[in-house]
Amino acid sequence: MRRRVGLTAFVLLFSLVAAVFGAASATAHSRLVSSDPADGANVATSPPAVTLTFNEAIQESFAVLTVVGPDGNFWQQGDPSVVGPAIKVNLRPLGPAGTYQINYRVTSADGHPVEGKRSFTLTAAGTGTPGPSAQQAADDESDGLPIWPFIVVGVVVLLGGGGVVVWMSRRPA
Ligand SMILES: [Cu+2]
Repeated sequence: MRRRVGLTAFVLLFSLVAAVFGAASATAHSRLVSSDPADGANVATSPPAVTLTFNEAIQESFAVLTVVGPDGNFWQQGDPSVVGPAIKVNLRPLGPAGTYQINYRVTSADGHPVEGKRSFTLTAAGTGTPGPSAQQAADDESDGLPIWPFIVVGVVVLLGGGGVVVWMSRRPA
């Protein structure tokens, strides 16, 4: 009897440790450490490109880096390129003065997506022409990563742990 209780406690503890470890590893993805232009910077002329640097090499596939101007249009030119920990996208010559928002979404070295925003301010209007409307692009695109696979995995882990406990408690002593 004492042994069965010990086993049950062990299984419960193991499930708990697995759950905690899973949650902890989810927060250990790549982290943005700097941007060029710097976050919140004022620039008087168009930077040729935007570069974001992470704390470790990121995956080269599925990287997104866009720059949306105060006019709501895209101002990046072409697709971003990833080299080691850095992702870079060229900029068009900028247009209206104001805040340009940098939006990024990259795949962390551990496989998790990481996304966020930075911004800089153009203090003097340029003469560039914008790319397509960012709002239009957002409307066309479906929402990001679905959350249901994570829920399924969580439920499977919980049911699996519970099943082992039931199986152990039913075993003849
Ligand atoms: Cu991660």
